[in-house]
Amino acid sequence: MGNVQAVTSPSEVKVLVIYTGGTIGMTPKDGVLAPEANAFVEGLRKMPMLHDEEYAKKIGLEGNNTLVLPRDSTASRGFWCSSTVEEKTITRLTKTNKRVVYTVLEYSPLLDSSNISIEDWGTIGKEIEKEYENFKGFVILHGTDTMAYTASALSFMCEHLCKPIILTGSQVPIFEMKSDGTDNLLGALLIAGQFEIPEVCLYFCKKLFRGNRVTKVNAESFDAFSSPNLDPLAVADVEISGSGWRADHTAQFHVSTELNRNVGLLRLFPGITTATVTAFLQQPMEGVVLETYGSGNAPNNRPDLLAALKEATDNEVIIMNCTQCLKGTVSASYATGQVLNDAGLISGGDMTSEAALSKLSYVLAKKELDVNAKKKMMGQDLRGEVSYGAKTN
Ligand code: ASN
Repeated sequence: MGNVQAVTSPSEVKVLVIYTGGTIGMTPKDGVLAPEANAFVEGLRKMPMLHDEEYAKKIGLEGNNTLVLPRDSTASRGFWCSSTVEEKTITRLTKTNKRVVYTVLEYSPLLDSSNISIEDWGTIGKEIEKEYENFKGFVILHGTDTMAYTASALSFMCEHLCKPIILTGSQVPIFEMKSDGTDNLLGALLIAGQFEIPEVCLYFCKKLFRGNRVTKVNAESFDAFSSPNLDPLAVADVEISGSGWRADHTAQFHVSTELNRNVGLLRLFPGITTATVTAFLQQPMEGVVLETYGSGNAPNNRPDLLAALKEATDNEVIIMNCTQCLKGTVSASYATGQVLNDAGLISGGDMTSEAALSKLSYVLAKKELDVNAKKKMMGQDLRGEVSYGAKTN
């Protein structure tokens, strides 16, 4: 990624945009969409909604990777945010007429998000940590395909976060006429620059979601993401209104890039063989999200399969029980759910699989903890990713 130039003025707020790739900046080539290096900032510069050329000239921003939004007249009204989702802070969002000045750091190579890996989460996290004091907020431009995984992972990796980190992207390239990219980028920049939201969030199609609660549900619609078990934190209409921010001002911000790769996702289906399950649970596997039926159920007429699960948990593999259903929670209401408790699985509550998987990766990497402490942590609410337990950081 490139260098960040400092811009300081009391009438401006600075946002860092980390552009990793995704459809938002793609161009068609040989009949398919692919990212194009060094074209994004120059394209944005020509879009009056996203760059005020005249103001940029006035403050000497020409010819670099820092752009400036036009003045936001709605911002002068200010907004109230009340905490209805959780008992956290009630935040009066400051009235601000400040310009959002944003610096774009372009990833090299740019990635379709299908190519994102655990190393990329570390690179993004470290960049935010390095620039944390220099910017009011952060926007991560990311492909939609794996955005929910990255949002979830960053939510755990960012410890004691007090600033907004907003992931967004688009379903149609921003330089095409009918794109959702302009709205999504503009909304994310305004939220990151003008709002006090100390969370990793995902902003898409006018909705601001908690990042570790989302899942991609539509490959074709602009309304691509859903947060099935938690209402959006905010909705951007004429004004932006919302609730439920979480903050931890008690300790120094830190990005933990230690992540365990020996994790996996396994979806139950009628007739799954014990051989498949056993093979999946072999070493080096250390943590598994088992996607079960309904409220966390599995066949209780399959002693062979249950024994395979039990053997793995006895061997210190942590297995999280998460439902295959889009909405709802795991609860041991059926005998078919109780058998999984008996086999040593931990309830994933209403966590998405994306959140449970990245949480496993984060928790399993904590070398200072023994397996029981790791299991305990998996059962706690760390970043608002689940609707039970006490929040810890
Ligand atoms: N394949 C693209 C990506 O995830 C999809 C998108 O961004 N809309 O990078």
